Amino acid sequence: EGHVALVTGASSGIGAATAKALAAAGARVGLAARRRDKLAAIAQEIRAAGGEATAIGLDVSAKDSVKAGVDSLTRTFGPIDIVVNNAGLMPASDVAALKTDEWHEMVDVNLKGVLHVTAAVLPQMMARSTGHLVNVSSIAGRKVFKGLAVYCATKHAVAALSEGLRMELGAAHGIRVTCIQPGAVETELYERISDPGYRGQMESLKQEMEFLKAADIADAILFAVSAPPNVDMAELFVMPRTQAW
Ligand code: NJP
Repeated sequence: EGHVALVTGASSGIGAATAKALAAAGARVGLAARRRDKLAAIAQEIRAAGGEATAIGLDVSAKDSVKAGVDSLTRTFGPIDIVVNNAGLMPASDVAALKTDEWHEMVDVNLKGVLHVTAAVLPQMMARSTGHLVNVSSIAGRKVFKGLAVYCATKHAVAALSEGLRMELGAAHGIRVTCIQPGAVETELYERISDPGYRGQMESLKQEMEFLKAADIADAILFAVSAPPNVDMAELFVMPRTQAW
């Protein structure tokens, strides 16, 4: 209630659902991503429902863009209380295919994006001795899957980073850190897979099991940020009941 939240990757999927859930719970939400038209439409939907939201076009892989977005949200709504580091991509392929541009893009967005956003918000959180960083890792941050070696590497890194941040920021600075690790969620994430083999595998998985909805992960994030101030939900592993891998 009354908190200011920044959600990256808010133009679709888990980020959009989280922005809506936080706004419905009374937060003033900055929706960040590259596709400004989508952000504007979702922000408008939130406002029409009585919530407060603003769209922030930014690229998490670009330090200056992130800094400008954080400054803009702070000017609009005030100091940021909650950050959901959710932007990510997963263009699956075998390492042997040497799609090195995609490897670097995953590192730049999934890992460096979290670092850029964290660096941009930490000074104001530390100055106020409060804040909550929610980092969206993955089941791929605990296990390794074929075709997802680089994606898994970035998500393991986000899990490790989250735990390190939690230890350094909790007691010393009053800042909580939550790592969210979802299983399969029905979103646009799978549309980036260009490799026909892996795309086919994902399509057949959808026939075999019921994926989570983005709103299920938004609920978990809301649960973590709504915990009493002395409680840090350090890690939430949220799986579809039917996911047996
Ligand atoms: O996917 P999708 P999800 N700068 O594709 C944004 C993790 N996860 O909701 O920039 C800023 O609908 C992109 O926005 P745009 C996953 O790894 C998922 O599933 O406008 N934003 C869009 O809003 C990821 O970390 C599953 O194109 C950038 C968003 O990222 C998170 O959940 C399972 C950007 C992606 O939304 C959300 O993904 C799991 C950039 N450079 C973990 N590049 C799952 N779906 O099954 C991309 O374990 N975005």
